[in-house]
Amino acid sequence: MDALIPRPAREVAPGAWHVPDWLTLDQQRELVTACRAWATGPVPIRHTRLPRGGVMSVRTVCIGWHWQPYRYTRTADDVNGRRVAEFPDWMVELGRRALLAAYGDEQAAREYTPDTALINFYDGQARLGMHQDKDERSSAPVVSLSIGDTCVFRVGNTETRTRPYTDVELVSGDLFVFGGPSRFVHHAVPKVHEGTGDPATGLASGRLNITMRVTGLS
Ligand SMILES: O=C(O)CCC(=O)C(=O)O
Repeated sequence: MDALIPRPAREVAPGAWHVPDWLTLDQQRELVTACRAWATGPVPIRHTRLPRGGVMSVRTVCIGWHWQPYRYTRTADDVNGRRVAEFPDWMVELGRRALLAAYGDEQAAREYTPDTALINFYDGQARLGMHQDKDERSSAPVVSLSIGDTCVFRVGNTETRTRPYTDVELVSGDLFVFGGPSRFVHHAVPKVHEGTGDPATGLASGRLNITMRVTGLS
């Protein structure tokens, strides 16, 4: 992405906001360090197995609650049975600031309390098919942070896994929030542009994506 071309924040669909360059390089580096530690345990990062035998190409580690298709648990019963790492307060704060940046709604930001994050790592071959995030019992927004290689993020509709959809380029440091009428849109990552990330983030290759969510569980 040419740094000279401004990329203004824009509402891609009602309630779905793309805020480019939201994270500073230092924040990206700190997130990479934190994610690297979470990737080693207590529950190591893994390719998620799907009930029908498939294996996701993306590797995922969760904090706060563990996601496996299609539910959240405190322990990672499909990995090593251990309880996942706590969801840290600083991440709640980051989620609140992200919501404020996207929606400009101070009260909504104050009340936003994510309790899980799915941390996805994509190598150049990894993809994520069209899906909805609907295993949460809450309709609070999803906050998505991207670091490393640029990807194509496909924002679809709530009804079908097909068109109409809008393709958005998510670059390292970008924030994407989807809530309100877009909370349950189908979305996907059909392409990662290998080698486009800046190693100064601490990520020598690949793409890291963090989605914070509110599970609605206690
Ligand atoms: O990698 C991304 O940008 C999206 C991740 C995602 O859709 C998910 O974790 O459900």
